[in-house]
Parts: sequence; C-alpha cells; structure tokens
Amino acid sequence: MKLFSGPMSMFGAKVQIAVGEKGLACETVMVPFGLGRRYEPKDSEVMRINPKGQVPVLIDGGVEIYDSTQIFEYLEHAYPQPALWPVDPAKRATARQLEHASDEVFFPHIVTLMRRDGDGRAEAIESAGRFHSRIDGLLDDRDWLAGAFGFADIAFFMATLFGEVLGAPIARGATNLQGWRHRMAARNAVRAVAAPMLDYMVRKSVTEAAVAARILA
Ligand SMILES: N[C@@H](CCC(=O)N[C@@H](CS)C(=O)NCC(=O)O)C(=O)O
Repeated sequence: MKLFSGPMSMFGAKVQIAVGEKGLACETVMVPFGLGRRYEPKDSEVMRINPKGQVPVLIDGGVEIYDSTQIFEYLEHAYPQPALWPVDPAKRATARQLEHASDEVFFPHIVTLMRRDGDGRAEAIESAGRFHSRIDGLLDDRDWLAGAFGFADIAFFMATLFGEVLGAPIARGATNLQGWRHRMAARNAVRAVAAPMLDYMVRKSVTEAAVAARILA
C-alpha cells in the first residue's frame, strides 16, 4: 500500500493514523509542501489519481482512491480488524456523522484562522469553542466520541490539533475533552504521526514547542 500525504496535511494525517491503528504496511510519500508555495508544483501521481490534486491519495494493489473519508471506508472494508467504525448501524451512522462534522463543520472554522488578513477570526474561535463544548458534553458518559475508539476520534484529534496551533485551543474547563485528548495522545499510532508533524510546525515557526508539548502531553 502506498499513501500520498503531506507534512502539514490534516486530511493526510487522518489516513496515516488509521493505517497505523490497523497495523498495515504502508509506504508513505510526503508530497513537497512549502508555506509560501503550498502544494505547488503538484505531485504527478496525485494529479493522475485525484482530479482535485489533493492529498491524501491511496494506492492499494489495483485500488487508487482519494479523500480521507472515502479512504476510511475502503480501509474498513478491506482490513476490518481492528474495527474503526461501530458495527451497529445506528452507532455507525452517529460515528460517521461525527467524523463528517469534524471535517466539514468544525475544521472550516480552523481554516478561517489560516487567513493572513485575519477576517472572521473572532467568530471562528467562538464557533470552534461552541463545537468543543458540544463534544465535551458528549464525552460525559464515554471515553471515545462514538463509544469505541475509531475514525471519528482520529478526525477530531487532527482537527483540534490544528485548532490548538492556530489559536482555538481546547479550554481548560473542558475537562472531558482534555481527558480525551490525553487518551488520544497516548496511542502509538497517533503519536507516530502527530509528533513529526508538530516538530515540522515548530521548525517552520508555525507553532511553539510549548504548544506542541501541550498537545502531546
Ligand atoms: N476532503 C478532502 C480534503 C483534502 C485536502 O483538502 N487536502 C489538502 C491538504 S490537507 C490539499 O491537498 N490541498 C492542496 C490543494 O487544495 O491544492 C479529504 O478529506 O481528503
């Protein structure tokens, strides 16, 4: 299996972690990335497989697919153990909805924080905080977002990592969420991906060593 990801790709990191959690042998190719030029010029294999020219892209034998959530679906069908979606249909639907909300409802607020002009910053931080509170409440009666550990946790961990780095930290008072992040950071597959990414961000002055240390504490 070959995975194209990027040194600062939130979506690529989701798949890297999932591959690690499933214990799969994988060659991970980090496409060239720079803070100024971003992903240009695009990798030719990524361009061939993904019309959007984005990572992650996965090649597994004859399967060539893109999009982190689509790749999660493939991984779960092709490599069911350990399961990262709940088996029960209702629980699975809830887990998928949480994974989707992490990418498509929460993360766009964090993307707003990447804007150089600072437009919409205060509102984005407030909205991210509201989402944090919602998940903090959800974690009142469970250790993981959808019951057992899985894809929803992986997606939200990566999205909150970028939130921490870009100025939307998890509040100290959100104790359930703080505990969840601590449990996430203790997982080998999570650390194996998050630690080098945070090192890269510290080296490129995207964040400070103290922030990186707090995320992985
Ligand atoms: N919905 C896609 C989003 C992928 C995405 O936005 N990838 C970014 C890196 S995190 C990318 O390759 N950006 C380059 C570009 O858009 O040109 C997924 O879940 O994989």
